[in-house]
Amino acid sequence: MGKRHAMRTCSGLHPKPAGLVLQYGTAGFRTNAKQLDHIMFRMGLLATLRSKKTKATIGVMVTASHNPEEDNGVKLVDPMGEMVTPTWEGYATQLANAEQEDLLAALQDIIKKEAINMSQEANVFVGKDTRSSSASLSQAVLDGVSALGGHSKDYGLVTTPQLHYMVCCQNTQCKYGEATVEGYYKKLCQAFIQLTKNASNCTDDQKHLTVDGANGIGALKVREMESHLKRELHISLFNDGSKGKLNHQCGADFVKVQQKPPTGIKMNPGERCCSFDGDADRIVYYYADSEGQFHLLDGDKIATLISTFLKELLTQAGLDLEIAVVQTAYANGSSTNYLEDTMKVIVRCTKTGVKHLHHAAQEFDIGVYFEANGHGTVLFSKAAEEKIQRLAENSSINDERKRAALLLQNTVNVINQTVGDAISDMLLIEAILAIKGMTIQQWDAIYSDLPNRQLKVKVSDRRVIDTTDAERRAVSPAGLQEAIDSLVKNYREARSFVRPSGTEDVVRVYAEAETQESADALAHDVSLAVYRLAGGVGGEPKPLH
Ligand code: NG1
Ligand code: ZN
Repeated sequence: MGKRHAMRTCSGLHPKPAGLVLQYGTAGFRTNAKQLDHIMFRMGLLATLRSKKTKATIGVMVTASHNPEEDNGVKLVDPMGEMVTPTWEGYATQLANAEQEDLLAALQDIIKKEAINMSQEANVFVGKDTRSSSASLSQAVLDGVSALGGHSKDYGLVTTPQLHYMVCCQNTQCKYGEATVEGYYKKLCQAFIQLTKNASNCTDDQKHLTVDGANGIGALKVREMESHLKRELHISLFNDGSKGKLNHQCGADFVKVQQKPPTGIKMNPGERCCSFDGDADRIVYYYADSEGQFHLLDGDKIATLISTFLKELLTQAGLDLEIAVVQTAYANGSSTNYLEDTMKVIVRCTKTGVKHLHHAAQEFDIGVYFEANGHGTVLFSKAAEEKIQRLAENSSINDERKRAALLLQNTVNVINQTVGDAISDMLLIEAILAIKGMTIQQWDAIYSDLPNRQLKVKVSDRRVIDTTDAERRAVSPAGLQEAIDSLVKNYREARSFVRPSGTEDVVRVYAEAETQESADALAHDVSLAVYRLAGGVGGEPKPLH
């Protein structure tokens, strides 16, 4: 490394508080914003190294997604819009935790291990969410990039998936699209309008959607996009950030975990509503029926709707492409059964975290992946895209095949394949419902969710819990899995598992069973087992009822 850069990286700008140790977790670094200034600077340094190594543009997104407003976080985006590799996550942790006087040595260690040519150019795209801390933290990232002589482009306020999209566009020489926010709206909305052309008898009521923007960046971006939709979708936007607090009593995570509607929105019986999370990479749908009963349509229902739609189109188009759905252990058991037994699609289960789902989905012609919490997208292999393209351009096929091929082509274009994207997923879901002339009730009725409950348990060190089988079984501490197994036996159609969270200092407990009472009771029983066998702290978990 040149002397000038060495001096700038260690100039004491953005110093690390001595002794602070943070881990690059499921979703990058995430904690109270006050602890993150040095992390941001160092992720600017690391992104610059990653760019030199890959000879491509790298993204850095400043956001803490669904966490409270006081938190913040940072994630690196690899050249094709993917999450960075485990080795580089390791470097991120090393660099983040090096004491100030060891920073240069830590950098040099990475440069040496990866044989990075420091005279190679570097380009880094930076984005941020609407948190009050994001402005200065993203500046710290930019400082890190320039300290190593890298070029940066500051996209300012963008959703996480928009930044992933920009990185992918840039590195594919715009084959994926134009690397601008305008280009993103144009590509997605054009595809949406093409798709919904096939639903010409759609009424204004059917074109209406209520959106909860979680008081975050997604709300801003939906506003920005609206004119591109040419009134083909009428959005009533609530929690747009003008008064409420980010993610507070609203947003996709609140709705999914609490299984109730967000505050601050107006819900009419039977009307489609959806919630984004704080950085708009998750979406869940819901409605209230005529009795006022709340119904949630989560990532599993979304994956089912999308995969069913794609499978039907493939049949109509006469295309022989293998389609699979990738889920995690949090997927509702009913969804897995429905997909495997009724839909006859391949289902895979991976560990929690988008990168695991994304990689598994890449193994198929078409891989639909969704976490139950509403994070997900669809991946098309290059060969699958080419087949669809060729068929759509083929003039000698019959009308039914032609229609299906064109629908598939526009479906590919409306999807942000780089990462789960609330805006893109919303457009796809809206298009599917319009094309199929389906109400949200009909969609909901495809299968019935097993009642379930998610709880958190505080323990002194959550790393004592080690899991296997895509996190469905605990291998440590001793006796915990046996305890869970015997508790599960007390309930019908029951299932439960525990795992340490990668984004919060808690152990997560999940339970499902035949009735809500059983799911709640089982979740509580298992929480107690975790508390007793895995070093619980604070008071013992209390029963829910
Ligand atoms: P952790 O905290 O590791 O459970 C949560 C979500 C993940 C993922 C990440 C990143 C659940 C149960 N877990 O991870 O699915 O979305 O946050 O945001 O929803
Ligand atoms: Zn998010």
